[in-house]
Amino acid sequence: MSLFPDLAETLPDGVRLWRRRLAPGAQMALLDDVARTLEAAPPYRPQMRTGAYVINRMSNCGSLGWISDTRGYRYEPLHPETGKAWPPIPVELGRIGADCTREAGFADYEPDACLINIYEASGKLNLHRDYDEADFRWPVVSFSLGADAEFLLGGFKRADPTHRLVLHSGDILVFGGPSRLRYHGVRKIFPGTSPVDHSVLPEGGRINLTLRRAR
Ligand code: MD3
Ligand code: FE
Repeated sequence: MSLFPDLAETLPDGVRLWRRRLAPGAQMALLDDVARTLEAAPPYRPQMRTGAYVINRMSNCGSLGWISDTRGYRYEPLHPETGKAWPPIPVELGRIGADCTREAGFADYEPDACLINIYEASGKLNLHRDYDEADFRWPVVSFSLGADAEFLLGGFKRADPTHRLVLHSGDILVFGGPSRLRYHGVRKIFPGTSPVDHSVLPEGGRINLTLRRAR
């Protein structure tokens, strides 16, 4: 039996999904914003505590950015390689995030961080929890751009069963409330399925933006 029977219709409490909330034109406009952001804060491949490198390249915008190095995970105000402040969260991204969180029942959402995950066609993200933020009462908002991704949504222990969900370009997810600390990950990218073609997207790949309240 599945942990979440009929998840396509019934997402667990605290999860809201808007399929293709962003039309292709709006996806392109956000990708233009991402391209400008990555010029100011170039993508890099963080190390983990073990010394191994994270599979996806990453960057951030907002007053704080999520980073990882051999000392561990944390939020920092400066890019670890350029030493410069992260660029601001693009206005339209913040506006859409505020709309979606309001619709999901969270008033006055003011994200101070946005992680940019850049997936090559072979990219993935191992099962994890977003655990480095100060107050888990604030939700995380995810924007999918580019190729489709097989997303796994789990429970509260790593070994709990997971449910599979395919995320498409333009989909927006809000994770909050009782689902804020669920395990989740990206099992695979479906290369070449992007409905939009933008120079900032890796060949066959995907970009995910996650708005967060870090402090
Ligand atoms: C469920 N990114 O950046 S976004 C991440 O598609 C991350 O790149 C994935 O997980 C991606 O940390 C998934 C969807 C997401 C984000 C945060 C969550 C799902 C979540 C927090 C709690 C539960
Ligand atoms: Fe995550």
